[in-house]
Amino acid sequence: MIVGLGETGLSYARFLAARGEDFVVADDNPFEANVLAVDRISPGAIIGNISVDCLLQADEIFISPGVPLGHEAVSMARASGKILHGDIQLFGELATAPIIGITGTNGKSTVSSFVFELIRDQGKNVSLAGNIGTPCLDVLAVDVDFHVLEISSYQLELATAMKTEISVVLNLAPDHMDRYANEQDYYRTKLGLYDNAKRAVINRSMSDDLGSANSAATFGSDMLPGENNFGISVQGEQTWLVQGNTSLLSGDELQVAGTHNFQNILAGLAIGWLIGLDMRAMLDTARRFKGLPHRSEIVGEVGGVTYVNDSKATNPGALVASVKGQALGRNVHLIAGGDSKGLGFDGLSAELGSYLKGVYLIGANYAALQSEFSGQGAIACNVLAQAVSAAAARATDGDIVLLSPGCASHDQYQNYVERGDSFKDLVGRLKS
Ligand code: UMA
Ligand code: ADP
Repeated sequence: MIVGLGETGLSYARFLAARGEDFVVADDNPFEANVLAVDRISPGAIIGNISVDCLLQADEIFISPGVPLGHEAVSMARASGKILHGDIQLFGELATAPIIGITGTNGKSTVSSFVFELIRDQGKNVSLAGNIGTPCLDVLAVDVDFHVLEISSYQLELATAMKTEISVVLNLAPDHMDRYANEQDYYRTKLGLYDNAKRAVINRSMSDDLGSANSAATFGSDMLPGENNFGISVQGEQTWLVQGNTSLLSGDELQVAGTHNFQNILAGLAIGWLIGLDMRAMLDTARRFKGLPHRSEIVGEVGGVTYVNDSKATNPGALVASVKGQALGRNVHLIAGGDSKGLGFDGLSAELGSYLKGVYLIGANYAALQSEFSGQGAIACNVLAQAVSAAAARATDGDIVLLSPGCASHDQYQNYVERGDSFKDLVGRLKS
């Protein structure tokens, strides 16, 4: 039985059909297009809602990451002894090429894409899959030298024995409090990626949380001697990315914006170095790497004001990194808000107040942000169009207008992409 008929559910269907296995599919609210797609793979496979009666009849259960293990029917089936399979664990058991597993609260997609490019640019075959979009089972049969997997905490919940060649937990900050009992529960799930790693890449600021993880390389915002330690050295006006005491390249040479992205590049270089990639070629890839849309993406310059789309900042940790990483002495007009996923915003004003010249709030959970940013005169704007025009009216030469919501988008948009596209469109209209 396949539980959840999104991208993962469809990949389970393809996987099982290719092995000649019979299956049924349950989903509480499936998309019509996916129902049609699974019907083409196995006519009549859809059986309706996720119910305990159906789950108890299944020989094997393959569950999608977005279906919480706390779902009533799922937890009842589990309590009566049913084993649930997740796609990442399954992939780990079946894949023949080494797996590079990348998780963390923020920066996963950026680092996964960068590592993919590092490996590809050195003439090797490599796949990129997981939470980034392509379900991992879809790349199982591809002949590669390495698999790069972006792995979410949801996916890790059932991947507790997944073996990797290299694992990295990029950073930890509160997120998904609508799914986890508390922050520790969420952090523990993420750190599980180190449990069966042959080699661990470690963020030095998290060393205290890691206990026995076997550190093969580290990265951080300071310098540490040793060629396995990647870091930052600030020399006058210039910031250098370094390996041990050796300068690799200056931050100015990178196309990705914001100092948080230095950490992403360092994590990628540490992974590339561990698997034996040529450093000089890696630095060329780093210089070419453009980052991904909707992450610190400069989308316009109007009247000396820079507009930045960071719609993918969906938790307060990302918002903080985004403001601090991109301000660089300029005033920031922050557009934030949306679905808070149960997260709080305490302390943001104290941490970011000195960077902010204006705060413009959108979405469902604006009230908590408005009280947190009252000292910055936060304005409730309800919708993005109103926020962009309010920010544009107040921003002056040299300022930044930054969409970095710190919240999920589902209260007003299909996803962060639609929110970011809407921002780009509104900025485009300012230009004309
Ligand atoms: N469903 C139910 N009952 C529920 C919950 C969901 O029936 O209680 C059904 C929905 O009706 C829907 C299906 O489950 O039809 C969706 O399954 P899914 O949410 O697992 O989504 P997929 O399309 O399979 O996408 C998943 C990841 N989504 C989530 O974890 C929420 C995708 O990450 C990932 O790209 C994809 O697998 C391939 O690996 C997205 C994401 O938002 C980008 N991830 C979260 C994040 O990054 O914060 C973790
Ligand atoms: P993820 O896949 O983990 O969501 P992304 O690479 O898509 O990560 O980046 C999402 C957002 O996280 C970015 O838009 C930015 O706001 C923030 N971010 C990116 N890298 C970092 C980092 N190293 N530390 C903190 N925040 C980051």
